[in-house]
Amino acid sequence: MSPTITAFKSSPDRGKGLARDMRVRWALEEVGQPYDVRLVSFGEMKEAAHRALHPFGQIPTYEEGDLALFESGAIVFHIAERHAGLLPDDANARARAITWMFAALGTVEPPIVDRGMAVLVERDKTWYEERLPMLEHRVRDRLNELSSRLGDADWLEGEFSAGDLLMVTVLRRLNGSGLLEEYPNLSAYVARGEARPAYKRAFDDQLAVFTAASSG
Ligand code: GTB
Repeated sequence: MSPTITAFKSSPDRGKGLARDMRVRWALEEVGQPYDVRLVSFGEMKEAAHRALHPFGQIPTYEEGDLALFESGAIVFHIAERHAGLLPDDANARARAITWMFAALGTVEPPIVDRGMAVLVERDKTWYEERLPMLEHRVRDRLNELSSRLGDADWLEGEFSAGDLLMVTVLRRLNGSGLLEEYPNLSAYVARGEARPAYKRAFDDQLAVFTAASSG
């Protein structure tokens, strides 16, 4: 049975693949697992039927038989555990790859989201100009450290893993900020992720949702 995920009926990113269903789609494409998508509006996300799947009324969710999951990281981990291709077989290498999954979502994503939210909703606030440099400094701290660790390697820990998948989706949220471009090896790392055939299929599928909605 194919799993069903949820995604925005009308994504605010206009199909740029920045919403968090993109990482789930990409993981499913990497392992060759077909899936269905149920599109939900912002209103539907807050209704009881969706909240039964997602206590916080958000996307993405994942349903597979009796199992219902929320949180993109947990969903990607579930996919990676049940299929070959996203986590190494060796126990220690696997633990390291999982560590990078947590690092992407727990250490690198928060300052990137904080900056993104400020740019989105605080532009007209009196404190915006003063606060933005501090938020960007926090992002640069993480990017500096990540860039040093990656060096000239293709991926964070040997072969491409779910850790890279999540990290690339997190770094993509800096698109348009100019910050990622300060780190050529991180820009190249993101480009390597985006060049993967599975990424392209996932991206095209989520873009098709936006294209269909805007032409209909
Ligand atoms: N921690 C959860 C996870 O990883 O799954 C966070 C889930 C989450 O933030 N979901 C967002 C959502 O449902 C969509 S992805 N928001 C609706 C709501 O809370 O009411 C966040 C997102 C939204 C839009 C863009 N964008 O337009 O660029 C990027 C990211």
